[in-house]
Amino acid sequence: MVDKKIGMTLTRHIYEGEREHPDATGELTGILNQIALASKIVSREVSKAGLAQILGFTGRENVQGENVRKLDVFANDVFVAAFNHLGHFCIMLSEEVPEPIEIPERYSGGQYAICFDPLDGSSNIDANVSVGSIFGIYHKISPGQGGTKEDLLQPGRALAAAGYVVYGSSTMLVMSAGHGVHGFTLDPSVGEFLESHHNIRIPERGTIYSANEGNYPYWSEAVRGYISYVKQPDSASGRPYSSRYIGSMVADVHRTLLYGGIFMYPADTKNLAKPHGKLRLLYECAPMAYLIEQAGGAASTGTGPVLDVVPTEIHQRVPFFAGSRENVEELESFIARYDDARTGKAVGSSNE
Ligand code: P6P
Repeated sequence: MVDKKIGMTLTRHIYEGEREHPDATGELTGILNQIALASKIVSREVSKAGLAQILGFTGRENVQGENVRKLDVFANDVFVAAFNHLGHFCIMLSEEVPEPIEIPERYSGGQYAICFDPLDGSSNIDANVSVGSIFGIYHKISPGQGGTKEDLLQPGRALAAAGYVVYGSSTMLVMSAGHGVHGFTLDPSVGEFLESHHNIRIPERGTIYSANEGNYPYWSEAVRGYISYVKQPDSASGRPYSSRYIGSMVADVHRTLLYGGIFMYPADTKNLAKPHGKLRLLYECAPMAYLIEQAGGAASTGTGPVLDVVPTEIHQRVPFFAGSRENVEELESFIARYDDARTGKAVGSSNE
């Protein structure tokens, strides 16, 4: 029985998880504790962001002569500094850095690789919108000391752990190491993440859809058909759904995880340089898909599970539809039906 005066801390949760699963090593404990530390530092700076303008932090230098870095650059520096001397990693990949980040040789003997987006949605900060950090942790698979792209280009199905931190009205770390999804809320008065959501389960079906409808004209006919469908009045199926879109992936996924429904960033023809949509596989979609599936939901590219996509490029993008299982399956049925119509294959035909 957890002592009510202290509660279940993140550290205790991880240790107890390690004890329950003998195959786990203490390394994952150390990694998750470092992520918690880095998140606390980022949370402190994000909460001060609005003050930057008032306190005269102008241009590249503030009043103390310190360099004022953009918060996403700051967050990247914090996570890299938290990870690069830990001895648990062989290589890192950050949304902020074009190439994989090597670990200093003396610390590069770790058995894990990490992909992270240090501050996703950072363009929203000036409007005080929730932003977040996302991470996915893989077992090292390349031979020898140090890591290579091989350790990063793994399908999400191979993730050892994943999670995000949402910097919102409170700072909350949501993670899974393969045994359910658990949420920990930061108590700033003691600087500790305390378990606030044990074993989060996403509703089987929800009545919220979340998409940037400004891209509607650029979506496929199937996606447009699905969006029109969820807007049609039909009380038996809870339609029309409510529309909620924050424009910050961590916040939109967090709401979807807790309330149900579907979040999507489809492929669109708006920017032909990004034919597979905007969101990146390794440090946005795969970690989020892992969490959603661990919570009983589904995450799809529209034609198959995100977790089954084998990456070919470290910053590659994929179409992303995730949330309640029934909602995602419904979206996939629209895509299958439109594809069948386009290819002339009658639905349910024998020539499968
Ligand atoms: P749009 C933030 O810039 C981000 O990468 C995600 O956090 C978010 O889901 C998406 O882009 C929003 O993109 O095109 O709707 O502004």
